[in-house]
Amino acid sequence: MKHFVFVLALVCATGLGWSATVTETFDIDDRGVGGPCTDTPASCTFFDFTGVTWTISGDASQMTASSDYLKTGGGALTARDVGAEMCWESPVYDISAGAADFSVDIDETGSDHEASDYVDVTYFVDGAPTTITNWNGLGDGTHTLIGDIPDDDDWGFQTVTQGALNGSTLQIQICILNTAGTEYIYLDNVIVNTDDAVQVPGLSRTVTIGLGFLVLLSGALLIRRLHL
Ligand SMILES: [Ca+2]
Ligand SMILES: [Ca+2]
Ligand SMILES: [Ca+2]
Ligand SMILES: [Ca+2]
Repeated sequence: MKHFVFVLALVCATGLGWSATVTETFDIDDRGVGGPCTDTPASCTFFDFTGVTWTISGDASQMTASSDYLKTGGGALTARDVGAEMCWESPVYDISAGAADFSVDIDETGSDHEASDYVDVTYFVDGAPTTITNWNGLGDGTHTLIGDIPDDDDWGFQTVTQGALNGSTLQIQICILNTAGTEYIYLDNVIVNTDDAVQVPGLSRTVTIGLGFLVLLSGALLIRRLHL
């Protein structure tokens, strides 16, 4: 009987899901980089990653004005006239618990972006990169999204998603090129489910582990109370 109760408690705890959803909503304003820069992101006049878990890489040499930036504001990460490819880099997520998936919102404003402007979403599973190409028919053979597709107004608002990611680690990189002060590209709501096999919507890893512990504790107390 004792073993039965213990196994039942363990099954309940597992059924709650040792799952995790990690969401980046870019709610802290003024994090990232802004010009003038000379080469690397670290060379930028504005450089601040206080309190965030992500970083920025790329060629900052074309961010020559103080109005050129890749930084947060108004609840999104905004790229304005970065001039050369600049990339947002997520933290490295542990996805060893099961198949993972992620999504990200990629918005742009105005009709300005040309076919030479782009966004590339690349994911690294165990360090191996895969770039999502031609998302929803709005990119091309090498880029996730490019300007002037489906028309001069460009891609507008897109949620780019990828599932069935199996491995030990996942990192997401989103690279952006735009080339004018009238061109704005926005990233928001990077949502990573590190274990979609047992995902319980709305419950964080902390909550599910806490509930699992309570179930185990209750089982142990029941064993003690019934003198099994
Ligand atoms: Ca946001
Ligand atoms: Ca547009
Ligand atoms: Ca356009
Ligand atoms: Ca452009």
